[in-house]
Amino acid sequence: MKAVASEPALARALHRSYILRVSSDTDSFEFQVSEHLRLSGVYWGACALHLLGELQSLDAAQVVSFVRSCQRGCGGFGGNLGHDAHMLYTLSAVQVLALFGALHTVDAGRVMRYVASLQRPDGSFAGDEWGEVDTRFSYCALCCASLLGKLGDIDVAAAVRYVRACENFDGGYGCEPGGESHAGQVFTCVGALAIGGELGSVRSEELAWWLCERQTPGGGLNGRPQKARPDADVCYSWWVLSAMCLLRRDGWIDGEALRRFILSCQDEEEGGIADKPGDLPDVFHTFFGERGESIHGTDGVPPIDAAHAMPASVMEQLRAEQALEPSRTLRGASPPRPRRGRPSSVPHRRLQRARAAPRRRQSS
Ligand code: 7TP
Ligand code: ZN
Repeated sequence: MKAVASEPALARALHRSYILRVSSDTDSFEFQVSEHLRLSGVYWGACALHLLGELQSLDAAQVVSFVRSCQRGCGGFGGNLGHDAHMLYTLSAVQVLALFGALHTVDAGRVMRYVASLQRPDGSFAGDEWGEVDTRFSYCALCCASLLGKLGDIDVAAAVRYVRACENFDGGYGCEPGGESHAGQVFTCVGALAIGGELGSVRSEELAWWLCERQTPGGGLNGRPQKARPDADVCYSWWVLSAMCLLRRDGWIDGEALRRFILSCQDEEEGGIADKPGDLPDVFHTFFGERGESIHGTDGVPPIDAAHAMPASVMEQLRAEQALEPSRTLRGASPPRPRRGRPSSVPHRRLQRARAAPRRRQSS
């Protein structure tokens, strides 16, 4: 028998200080190169902290005010102050506000007018006014609308029809009709269908096979059928796992092997998680690594709503307040876990939104 060294575990305290360090050290290389996607960086960092039970380590008022300062006249959000609005950052903004219980600080109708303005007659969505179309933006639109409780503001049936048109013979999905299947696109399409209430139209068996074939001998997951070299990457653990979870097939992945891969990508000295062993950590992979860990429950990472990519506790709160449709959490198919002993780190929230106008029921 092999001698077993001390059991590896998620370095929670190190990751917390890593995230706080990179979000305050504005002179760092990482901060500089991510200037254009700051709003998404804030979402990755804040969500990663939330999963560590440490959201209160951030100054909520400061974050919320920064997010709001990125909103443009059109109602959408740019990636940073003064940047043009884009669907990607509009979703990040809504996600961050939801994390901090601050959705009521924006005019949801105005945000949705921006989102709806990017839907095209075939149901697809452009990323911004320049018109690049991609199923990623369909996901952003549906997720945004769902978090705001305003799915009725877009043409969900047409959106779903377009995403379905991007399904391939292998059961996977691409970024446009005929586009090659890729784990990231599979997540956005399956997530969009889940939010749109059309998971039943997914060819689950074929797709789950394609997804579980993404696991490499090292335990990590890759994004598509083997290219030249083994290319497992921590962030794919999320794309693949959450899609599997939505299809109720997350048990098809070797979770223990995946966990070992993710833990081997941790920086044991400085904190943070890298894309692969030996690489430099970043906020993006730290967040996605934690999300991959969430499936086990062993490292104390709380469950995540697979479709919305948000902590399940935040979604519960939103649903209570907005009567959203239920959707599955990342550990939904696994045996129930004891409830977390620690109270939610989310500050007490009031999401009483002005409901002057009668709310439209979402048609399903
Ligand atoms: C360092 O090179 C990249 C390449 C692509 C940096 C960003 C991008 S991206 O914006 O198109 N994007 C997100 C992404 C972010 C980071 C990163 O963010 C580092 C530090 C920060 C601080 O906020 C790093 C990579 C990255 N990628 C690229 C990538 C991931 N795994 C391997 N690679 C080469 C993903 C990429 C696309 C993306 C995926 C999900 C999502 O929600 C948004 C964008
Ligand atoms: Zn990656």
